[in-house]
Formats: sequence, structure tokens, C-alpha cells
Amino acid sequence: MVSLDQVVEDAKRDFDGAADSAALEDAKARYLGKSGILTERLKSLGALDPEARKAAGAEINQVKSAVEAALNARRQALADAVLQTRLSAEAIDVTMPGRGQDSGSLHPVMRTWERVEQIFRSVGFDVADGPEIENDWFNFTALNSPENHPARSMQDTFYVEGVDEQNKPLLLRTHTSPMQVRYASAHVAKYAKDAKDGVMPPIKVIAPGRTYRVDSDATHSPMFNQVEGLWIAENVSFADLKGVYTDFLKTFFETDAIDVRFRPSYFPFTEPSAEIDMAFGSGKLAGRWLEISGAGQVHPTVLRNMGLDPERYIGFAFGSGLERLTMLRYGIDDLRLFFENDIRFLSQFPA
Ligand code: 2U9
Repeated sequence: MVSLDQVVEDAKRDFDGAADSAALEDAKARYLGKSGILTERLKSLGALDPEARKAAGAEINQVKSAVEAALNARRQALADAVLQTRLSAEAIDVTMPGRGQDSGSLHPVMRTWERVEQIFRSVGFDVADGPEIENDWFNFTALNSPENHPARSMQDTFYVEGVDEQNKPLLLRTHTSPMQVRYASAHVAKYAKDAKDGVMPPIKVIAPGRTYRVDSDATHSPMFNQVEGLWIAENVSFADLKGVYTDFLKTFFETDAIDVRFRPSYFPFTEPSAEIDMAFGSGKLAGRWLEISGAGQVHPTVLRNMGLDPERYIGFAFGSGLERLTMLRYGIDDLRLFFENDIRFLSQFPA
């Protein structure tokens, strides 16, 4: 049988050799566990006579204390080592240089948006705002869109769950015109008496905003931005519309060398309707007619739906895509660049 001194030596060596707490607990079991060496020795005391048992018991208990002290010392050492490893793994090098702060900038389409607002405000237009989730009335019916028009189908328009107060479907607006219907209706309500008998201030408003259509390819995105203009008074004409819009194009593109032409077209909300084409006098695109906008005289039904008498008031409207204006201004040839969030593209438009 090994001496008690040797047991303490062995235990210390085993404990110090334990690489982690699991190994240490295994080693502990060999000495202090239910059938560990020291436990067995204590059990064997029963065979001794009382005098010898007392002396041997005291000795074994002393050794047991020494083994327990060695165990606790090793436990503490292992815990310290774990903590040290964690601390050095999580250490922050406060001497490292900071990441710095890059300054962001406006998305090119948003730049166009702000520019368009600024130009139209400068010639007396107000700027309307309105909901992106619209109802059937403001998006279609008020704008004289026929019941069977394809734009009303699920294939062309994103419908939203739920219905409005009239139990009519809700949808993501397919154009910005509903904002102008809301604006004009509120304007007419505000000047109700003047609109009928007196002199109502003219309506001059643009409506920029996001619009949604079920459409996605190289030249169409399910979400795109439009700006539409509306000018209603007792005495305006196509000439006023053409003047304002031509002036807008010259200011927007920063050149007077721009030709503008109107081509007959069709929209449910205007009659007559036209496509507006423009041609630059110089530059890469010089001399090429480019479709830039739609326009027309507001349909009498639409005027009536906004509470106006079409015998008295006449309105002109236009609509352009903000992405299209942006592509022409900066020479961008792929619509998808606007929606990919590629910093190599966006950083070309610094603040
Ligand atoms: C009201 C009455 C009439 C707005 C108009 C267009 C013609 C038009 C398109 C151009 C390219 C939209 O972005 S686009 O796809 N728009 O062609 N928009 S007239 O007419 C209105 C608006 C409001 C009350």
C-alpha cells in the first residue's frame, strides 16, 4: 500500500496534469470519490482497534485536507486560465485607427425629385402628397378609367388585402394622379362658394411620388417614381402647358437648346391627349427625339369628379417618370442601376 505522503504527491501530480475541469473532476473522483483511494482508507479504519483508529483517522483526514486544498488550487488556476483566454480573445486594441465616417448622399432619383420640386415651385406650383395605398375611386374611377380597363386587373396592379369604407378594393397606386384628385377636391371644397359663383384661385400643383405596377424587366420596375402636374383655371390652354413644360425641361437639363413636340395620344383622364417628345441640340443624344412625358387637357368627367364645372374650368396635366428624367440627365443606360444599391454606382453622385 502506498504511503499517505505518496497519495498527496500523486494527487497533486494528477491534478496539475488535468488540462481542463472535466479531467480535474475525473482525477478528484480517484482520490475523494465514493470509491476513491482516501475514501477506501477511511472505510478500512473499522478494522483497527479504537486507539489506532483515532491516530490513523486523524492522519487520513489531514491528508484529505491537503488533497482538497490541492484540488481547489487547481480549480482556481483552471478558471483563471479560462478567463485570461477570454479576455485576450475579446480584447480591443484601442490604438487601432478608427473606421472613419463616410458621408452619404442623395440617391440620383431623389436629386431629380428635389430639383423638379424646386423648378415648379419657382413658377408657382404647389407640391401635393398622398397615400401609396389607394382606393378604387381615387386611383381609377375618379380618373375616368373604364371598368374593364386592363390596368384594373390583378395582372397589372398590386391589390392589397382589405377594402375601403365603400367596400371597394385597396391597391398600391399605379400613378401619382390620385394625389392630384385629392388635392383638387380639397381645394374645391375649401373654395366651394367661389368655385361656383366667385373667383376660385387656380389649381397649380405637381405630385411626385412612388408608384407601383406589376411589371419587371430591363426598362420597367415594379416600383418607379413619377411626377405629374395639374393646372386648372378659367383660362389656361395647351400653349400654357407647353410653355411651362418646355421651360421646365430647359431648366432641368441646363440648356436652351431643346426642341419639344406634341404627338397625339390617348389617356382615359385627358382629352385630347399627347405624348411629349424632346430633342437635345447638342451632346451625345443630339437630334434624336426622346419620349419624355405624357400630357393632355383634363377630361370633363375628371373635372366633374373633382367637383368642378367643365363648362367653366379647363385643366391641363402632364406626367413624367423621375427615373427617365434622371437617366437622360446623367446618361444612365440601365434602369436597374437605381435599385441595386451598388455603392460604386451611388458614389458617383456625391452630395
Ligand atoms: C388629374 C388629371 C389628369 C396626368 C397625366 C400622363 C399624361 C402620362 C405617364 C408618363 C410616363 C406616366 O411615368 S409615366 O409612365 N403619364 O402620360 N399623365 S397626363 O394627368 C392627370 C393627372 C391628374 C386629376
